[in-house]
Amino acid sequence: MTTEKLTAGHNLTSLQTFLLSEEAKHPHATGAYTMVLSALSLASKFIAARCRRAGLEDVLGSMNSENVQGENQQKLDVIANEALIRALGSRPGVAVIASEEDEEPIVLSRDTSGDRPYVVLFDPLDGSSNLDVCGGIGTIFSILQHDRRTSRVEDSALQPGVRQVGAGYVLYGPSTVFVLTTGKGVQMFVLDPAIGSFLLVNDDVRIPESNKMYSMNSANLGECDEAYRDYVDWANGEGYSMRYVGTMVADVHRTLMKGGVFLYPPTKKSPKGKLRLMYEANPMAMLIEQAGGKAYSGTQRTMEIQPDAVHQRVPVILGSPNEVDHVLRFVSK
Ligand code: FDP
Repeated sequence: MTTEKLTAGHNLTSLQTFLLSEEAKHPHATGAYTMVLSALSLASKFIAARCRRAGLEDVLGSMNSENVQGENQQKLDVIANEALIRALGSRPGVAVIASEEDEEPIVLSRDTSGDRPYVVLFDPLDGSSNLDVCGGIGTIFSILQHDRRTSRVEDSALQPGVRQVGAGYVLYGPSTVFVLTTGKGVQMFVLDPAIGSFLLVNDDVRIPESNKMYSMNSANLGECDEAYRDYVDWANGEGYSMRYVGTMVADVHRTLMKGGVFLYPPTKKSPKGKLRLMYEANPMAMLIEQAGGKAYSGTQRTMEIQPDAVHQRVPVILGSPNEVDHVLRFVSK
């Protein structure tokens, strides 16, 4: 093999190796950040294994209960949430975890005297309404650090997206894909189930600058602001195509890989938007921006929104820079 071929995809690099080599670049690192990411990797392998066996084990269907958002909880929502809490709960560097499934953040430690501990926010199983039909589903996570200006450690969960020190998602599709940013570009890993390792397949994911493709639940168009209807009319006239899975992780992953724009505007039913700022819009915004794209909530850059609640909802417009600009032309009128 020539040296030119020794690039990502040719070298055998696991997520663990990648994290350790990043840690080695920071001589003062304590290893706590690596531990957080390895907990997320472990939990997502556990969730992937349970998803893979769905239909064989009794994990499909509803719990006949609602989560804090009033949404019907699926059995796998609960399994995935527990897996993440158990994996992150055993890591000493984590002070707070906040989940879509739990009303309040869980405080694991109030000791913030040493290194600034981490706050991890997550949607354990995004798109769970696609579960029963064997559609793509995912986990989304956002990592912050304790904000020394707050008096209660749990208030550190309410920081704007620009303060994220890491973000990512795991897509449980035909393969299990782990897409990560630690603020230095975007890396993509694929789970090799034979060896139980996420292997690096792309160490610098870049979103295409344009692609004539939009992704939204167009059944909501009659319920949206006129600007979105005008955009869709314009895009259809320009020969755009539409793709929509109805799982944010799957729709954002396609947008990241192929380009285009993903939209979830405010509707009459969800006047502030449906998607959650802290564990859906912000982590996706960080990934998309790190890959060269743009992410807005209406006319405001998503990551600059000052949050006021862990489960706050926002509109979402994200994707290829030129495609987001087209939408903003209509939205900012
Ligand atoms: P789901 O309700 O299935 O969990 O997070 C909510 C979410 O899925 C996103 O994954 C998805 O993008 C969106 O809702 C789909 O909403 P609609 O069914 O209203 O299109």
